Amino acid sequence: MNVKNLFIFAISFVFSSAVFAKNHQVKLLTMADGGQSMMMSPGFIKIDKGDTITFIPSDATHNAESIALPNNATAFNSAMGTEVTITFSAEGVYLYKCTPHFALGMLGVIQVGAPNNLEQVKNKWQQIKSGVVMNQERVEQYLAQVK
Ligand SMILES: [Cu+2]
Repeated sequence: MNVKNLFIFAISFVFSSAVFAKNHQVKLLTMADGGQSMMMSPGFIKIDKGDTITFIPSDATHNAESIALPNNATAFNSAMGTEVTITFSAEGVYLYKCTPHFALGMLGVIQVGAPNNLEQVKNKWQQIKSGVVMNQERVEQYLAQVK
């Protein structure tokens, strides 16, 4: 690779990682719109591979912990009440929860690019949904938006 090509390669790398990767926000809310409580907002989000999501807890009682994720993805489990930014570099569908509010239906779904593992995520949800005593329908609605 000559110097000119190396320069073009370096510039294209900077552009692909810094300009095209987007940051998104998901709020982890105690009180949400419409009288709802213990809810991710938005509960379903579709992003591009390489984008980041900043999870923002409304108070000290929430976090974000992965439940089901693509095979080559890294599991996450953020500290309680702490804002965290995670890069999603593996394509697929992620199901995650707020650890202490799982039973109250505080879960969310993230789609990164192509939903190649959707069936595995749906199967996992079927296995664990009996532990969610409120707002199960939220997760059904989120999964229905995966396309
Ligand atoms: Cu919570």
